[in-house]
Amino acid sequence: AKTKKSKASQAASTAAAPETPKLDKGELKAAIVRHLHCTLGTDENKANNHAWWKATCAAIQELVLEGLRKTQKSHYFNDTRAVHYFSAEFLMGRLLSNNMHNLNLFETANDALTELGISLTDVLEEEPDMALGNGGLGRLAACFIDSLATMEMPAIGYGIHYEHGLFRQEIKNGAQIERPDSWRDYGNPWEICRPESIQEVSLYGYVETKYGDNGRIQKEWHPGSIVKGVPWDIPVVGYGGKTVNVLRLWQSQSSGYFNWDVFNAGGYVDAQVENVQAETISKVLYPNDETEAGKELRLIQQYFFCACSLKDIIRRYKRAHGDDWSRFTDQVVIQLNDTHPAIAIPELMRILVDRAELDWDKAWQICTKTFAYTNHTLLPEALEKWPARMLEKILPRHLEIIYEINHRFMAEVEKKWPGDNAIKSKLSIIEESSEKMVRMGNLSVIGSFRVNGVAEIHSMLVKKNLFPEFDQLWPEKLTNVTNGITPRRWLKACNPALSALIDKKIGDQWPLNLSQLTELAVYADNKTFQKQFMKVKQDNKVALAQTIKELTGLTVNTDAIFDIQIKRLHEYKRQHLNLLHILALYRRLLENPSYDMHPRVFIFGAKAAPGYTLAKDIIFAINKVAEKINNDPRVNTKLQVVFLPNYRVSLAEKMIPAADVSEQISTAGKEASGTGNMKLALNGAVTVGTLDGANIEIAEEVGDDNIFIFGLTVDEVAELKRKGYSPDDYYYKNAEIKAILDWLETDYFTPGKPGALASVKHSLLSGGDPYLCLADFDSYSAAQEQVDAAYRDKTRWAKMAIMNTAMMGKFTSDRSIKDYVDRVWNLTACIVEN
Ligand code: B1N
Ligand code: IMP
Repeated sequence: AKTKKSKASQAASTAAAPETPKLDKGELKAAIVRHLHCTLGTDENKANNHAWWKATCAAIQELVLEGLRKTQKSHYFNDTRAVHYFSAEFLMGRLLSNNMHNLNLFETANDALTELGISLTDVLEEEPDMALGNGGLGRLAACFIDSLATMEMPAIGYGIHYEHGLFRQEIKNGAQIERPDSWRDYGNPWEICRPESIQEVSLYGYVETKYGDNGRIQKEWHPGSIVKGVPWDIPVVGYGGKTVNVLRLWQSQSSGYFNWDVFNAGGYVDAQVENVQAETISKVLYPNDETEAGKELRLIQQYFFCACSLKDIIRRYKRAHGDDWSRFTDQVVIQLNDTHPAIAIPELMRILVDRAELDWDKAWQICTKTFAYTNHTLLPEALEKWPARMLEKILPRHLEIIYEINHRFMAEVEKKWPGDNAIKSKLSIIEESSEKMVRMGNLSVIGSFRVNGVAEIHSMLVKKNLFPEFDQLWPEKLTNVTNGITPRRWLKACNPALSALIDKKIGDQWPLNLSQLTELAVYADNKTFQKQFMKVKQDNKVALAQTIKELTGLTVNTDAIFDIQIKRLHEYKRQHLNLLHILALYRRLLENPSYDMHPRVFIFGAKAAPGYTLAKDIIFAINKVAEKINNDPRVNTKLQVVFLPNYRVSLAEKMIPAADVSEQISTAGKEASGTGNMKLALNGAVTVGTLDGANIEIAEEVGDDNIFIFGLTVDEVAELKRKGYSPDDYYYKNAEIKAILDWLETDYFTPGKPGALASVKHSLLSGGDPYLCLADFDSYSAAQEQVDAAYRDKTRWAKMAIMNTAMMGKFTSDRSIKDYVDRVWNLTACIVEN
């Protein structure tokens, strides 16, 4: 046990404002040059931008590590309770600019590098994105750890140190090509390897049943192989630079005795094979967003990082509390970011029952006070289920434990609903289909003390449709925490001009208290402020136009409406509905050259999962339609279409500040929350959206006058599906829809290759169109006409844009974290002593 400080430095969860920078310009300059010499082994005359970037990172990292040391000391001496955020994905993006902003050193660094004859902007561009995530779920984890550090909460992120993050997307002849992402080929200046905290993880093998002295049955797992988990720490700097938490990512490595029991004296070459197998575990991020492939390696990845992380947590707990488990749940709470880390539940049970020899009930009590689970989707294809036989092979003891959890739970269900087998088979962790499956969602609900959805409507649907009986059984367990985004990255750092304008109007405390943005609302009608606000937007559009030129060669009209849809490509997100509308505009312009519309540039960014054929076909269709339209002089002064390749966090940071219109057009009930919607609105884009996910809450905040809502509601979607939806009805009744879809089947967009875009058409007809594009088309098209009219009224549009920025306070991830702290984690801030 350690000494506890009597002076409890636990304070309210108000974050500290950034203070004066720890270094002045001269000192920072000297530090950068010192690292250029002593870390990079080069000098000012020889160094390229990459070397300057590394030297700048190293200079900043000195301060970061000082903060890290102080934070860890404070947390240790105060013996703080901490949240452990388990996530298979952390989509961090770039760190240099963010760390400099959070340390209040951005201006200083800019001046220092300028004096050295170096452009900070160019240096920042050298940093590869840390793309260890697919999309919203992974970026949410990154925003949350930023907020946790900013709010001085003891927290640690646990995940996987993928060697290759999400693939790099190239577009060749209109089609997506996947290339490996190698984010650390030339080293990563932020991460620190911690060999002293290596853990070992068991896999495969068999379970032996033994009888102890007291007649008690004991289980012993004899693993077939053991792998090492090597932790890499990435410091997470809070705004103000006081608390620096860590993100700990596990890399797999051969333990030297991998597969020793089947190892057949094969010598050196065979031993290399074992190394390769062990190292494969953390080799690559699965690129599937919202789908479950059921792949063995994925389950191993999940277990690997959960087992390493639990050992790490228990090691830290034991250092302070020895073998006394009674305080474990006072010190440790684990948040499961979706079911991907749900295997941690039986793993903790295994440790408590088999290793610590606690009795089952005591162990289960600890377990169900430790875990909380966030559900991120209702899509059936994303709900994880593992074949029982796969679990039995890889984790035989865990499968036994899951059966035991289920057995005891079924007894509870029997008490509540005696004799009701239908409910039992619905709530069972085991799905008794032709192949027995383990339902990770059910396991997560049963093993957690709290379960949350990520936006009001989504949480309501989780209660009503996904887990209604669990809600009856445990009425307090299911709750909502609406998602959020960090305003430090998604406004202050990515949109410096708008940030400066806001600072001038309302002061510079808004990054810590985003509700202060409402003070901008009083200027929404002010002509001067409107001019200033729209000037910033215009400049950002010019900057994005430059990026578009560099990436695609296309010159876009910066007086046009910049209409942006950026997110993973998925049918439910309906990029193809956007495409249908673009085709409608194109057709209207061809039929009526004086068709009255304000010029518009439709801009897309999206990656498709490599195995998702239709999603890739939609990308191809967008590119082919874009090519045709952009080269058609009859329309290209009014209509342009851009597909920006390799959408990622750093590209989002350039696109979002330049958006006039934000496309958030998922089928109602399908987008759990969305967070891109929040980022765009915060930067003054006006949303065209359905009543889905967080769009609903955005509409509540900005008011009906400042958003364009269209389409079927959740109830209407359900009603239409119940009655039987027939897309062909729309096709035959609506001449415009018919003409557009038929157009896709010709060779108009793919000369000499008729039918090249036909799959998009056919996916929308005859029993297809699962996401109701055709049903929502007219309503969408009408909303777009309203957008057009509103934009032409410059005053009206400026007011709408300002109101969007002004009313986004709710969507700071600081508020989400506060909700988790109050409703789930029960944490106290720990003020870090300087
Ligand atoms: O999580 C985001 C939400 O804002 C989005 O609406 C939601 O679609 C997204 C399996 C997922 N849900 N499920 C996933 C990702 C990877 C994977 O392998 C599922 N992503 C979401 C944040 O709450
Ligand atoms: P949403 O689906 O529009 O809510 O997007 C969520 C957020 O995830 C975006 O704002 C981006 O920050 C990030 N994101 C979405 N798709 C991708 C991707 O393909 N690569 C990298 N980041 C992505």
